[in-house]
Amino acid sequence: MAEQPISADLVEGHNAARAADLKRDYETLGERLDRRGIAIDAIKAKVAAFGVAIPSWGVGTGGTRFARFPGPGEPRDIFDKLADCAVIQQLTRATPTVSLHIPWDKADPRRLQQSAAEYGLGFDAMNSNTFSDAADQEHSYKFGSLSHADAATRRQAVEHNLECIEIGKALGSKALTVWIGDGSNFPGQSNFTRSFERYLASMKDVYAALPADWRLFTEHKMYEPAFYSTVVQDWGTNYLIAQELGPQAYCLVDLGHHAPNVNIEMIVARLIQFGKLGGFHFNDSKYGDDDLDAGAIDPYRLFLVFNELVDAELRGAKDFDPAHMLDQSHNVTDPIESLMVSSAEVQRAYAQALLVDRAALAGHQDTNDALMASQVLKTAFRTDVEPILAMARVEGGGVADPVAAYREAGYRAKVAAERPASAAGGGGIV
Ligand SMILES: [Mn+2]
Repeated sequence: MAEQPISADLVEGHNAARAADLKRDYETLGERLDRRGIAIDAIKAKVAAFGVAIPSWGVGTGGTRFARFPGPGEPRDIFDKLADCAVIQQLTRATPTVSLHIPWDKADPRRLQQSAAEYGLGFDAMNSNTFSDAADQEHSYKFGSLSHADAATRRQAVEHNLECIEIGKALGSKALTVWIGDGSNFPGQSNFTRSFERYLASMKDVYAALPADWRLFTEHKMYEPAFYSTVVQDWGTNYLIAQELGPQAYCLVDLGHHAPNVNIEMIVARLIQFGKLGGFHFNDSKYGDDDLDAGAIDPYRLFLVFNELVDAELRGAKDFDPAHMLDQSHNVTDPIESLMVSSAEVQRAYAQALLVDRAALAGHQDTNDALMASQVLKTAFRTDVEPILAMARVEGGGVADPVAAYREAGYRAKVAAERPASAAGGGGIV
């Protein structure tokens, strides 16, 4: 493996200064969990084995449709993005893979693979883009892509997805995620049934090109960029798509893509029950598809989602192997810091969900003891599992406190000197 972006000396010094406190905190928590019949080392091993993919676009500064305020040292291309992803993985040991977006990350697959391998990174799901026009494309996606009224435009969108699969095959990816912005802004603008028929026909062509060991993830989103109707608007439509396409098709749940107050953990449970949960885009939201940092607004909801995932994991639910990816837009923070904190938030929710006393919970459910059932969940959620996360990071070669180590290393100032400032102004990310 080539040199890591942060020096080994810094990692060692950082951890040495915190080793005694961490050991004490871990042992104290271990004693408390032991009284609840939980072996802390078993939880730590599961946390250490848990990974969440970084989206390549996440390491750049995001924005809104009003403006974008770039930070210093923004990645100029996919190779800079891989370097930033390597920092996150080196310090957290929680993000072993990167999810690419085509055409934004288009490059020679051999160079991509070589660069990732040098950092010890792998590639997660490929993401296609038919929600904006690339410079050289013949037909515009202004009025849709896979569901477009025009057959040539649909064909172009299908071909783009086939190209994503080809690139992914060369990189060792095993999944394609498809999200489309297709929809309408006026009642009457498009026919709901005919649009969905055209979408399904296009997706059948994409599905037919999937290698046998690949999965296809379709991602629903309630609204935006279309504000009256969206073709793939909710989990019900998403489930119909997965059913229509076949056994390699699964539903992807982006936590920000639902109406406010929707019970997302229940959607997750339903998709698991019928073997169609493909994976997640983790983020948080207050009002809509805000793309805020995972766990920043409602960590309890994130925990409740993981409560369903752990329940499925422990009972060995059929076809249950969800992919995990962060999908956030960082407008006011250093993206590397946000992604490190968010990966820990996802691991934290997982660790807390592993602490739920499932036998007690089932007992309370069967005897209609609503209060105690709720308390079982709260007891797990209130447990500060930070020593477990920190110990897993340190033992895996990472650091006790990723943000502190990252700031200590001065990485942002270093890359700011190497990378010219990028343009400010309009244009957010998705
Ligand atoms: Mn998403």
